[in-house]
Amino acid sequence: NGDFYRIDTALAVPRIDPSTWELRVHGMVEEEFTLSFTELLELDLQESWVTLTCVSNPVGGELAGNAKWLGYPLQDLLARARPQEGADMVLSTSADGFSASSPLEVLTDGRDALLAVGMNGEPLPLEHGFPVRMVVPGLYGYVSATKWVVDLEVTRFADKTAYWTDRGWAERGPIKLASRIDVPRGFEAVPAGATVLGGTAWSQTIGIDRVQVQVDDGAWQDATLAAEATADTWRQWSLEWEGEPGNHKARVRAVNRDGEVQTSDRADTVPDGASGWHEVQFSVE
Ligand SMILES: Nc1nc2c(c(=O)[nH]1)N[C@H]1C(S)=C(S)[C@@H](COP(=O)(O)O)O[C@H]1N2
Ligand SMILES: [Mo]
Repeated sequence: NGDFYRIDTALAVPRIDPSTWELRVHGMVEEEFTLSFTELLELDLQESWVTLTCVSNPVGGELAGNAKWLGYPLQDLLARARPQEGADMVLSTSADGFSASSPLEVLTDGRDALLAVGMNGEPLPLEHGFPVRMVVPGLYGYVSATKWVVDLEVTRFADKTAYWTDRGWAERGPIKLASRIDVPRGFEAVPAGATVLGGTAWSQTIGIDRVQVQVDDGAWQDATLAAEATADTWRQWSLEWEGEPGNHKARVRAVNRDGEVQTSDRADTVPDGASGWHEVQFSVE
């Protein structure tokens, strides 16, 4: 957990006493209620592997991380509140005033969207939202992964906006299909002989079907894929390669299980996430 990327607006990490923590569920619902930490722990919790991704992650960047989360399905929590006709958004708010707008449809479509209390077999670390946060496969963190969450308001996109939406980011943030080369590192000098190119690719909730690598503008080659934990997690890939001494470059693209090929179109992170193929330059000694 100490190695997991961290992104938030908190200058000082909120320190919440779990014995006084409460989640208020309200808004366009038939039944408003509040939930205490003890009540939450008594519910039927489930564990899910989910790769979180930040919308500010540049192509090839490291603002993505995978963990096993323990929590209660948001779908079941919302079912208890019974959302009213016309509601299409859940605005989650943290103890320190951050907020995120998640489509109600996404939180209730059967994916493992969780109100999480555990991370990799431990209570949530303070920096990652102790005592309770949200984790939603397939949505960037800024529209879903509210840490130190204390309030869920069922509402409409037409009526409410969230923290980053008010600062120029898109109101909806599905995670874009992406892949990354982790080795060799940019400008690394690898020894002559057989070498392995490797990295990771993700398409949360859909899954990765294929990863292809192009070395020195040659033909696209299929990489070997590691086993998939779940469709909500990134997938490691590798390609054995032997190159002549000198300078080389490699680029990567992924294909997901819907048959979508990762686009080469370069987009900046603002307003809804970076796109384009990751490329590294390296040399063989
Ligand atoms: N309270 C709070 N929750 C937050 C944020 C924040 O600024 N404040 N940032 C979000 C963003 S942009 C991301 S990418 C994820 C990152 O979660 P992590 O720090 O556990 O990796 O948390 C989300 N939850
Ligand atoms: Mo983020």
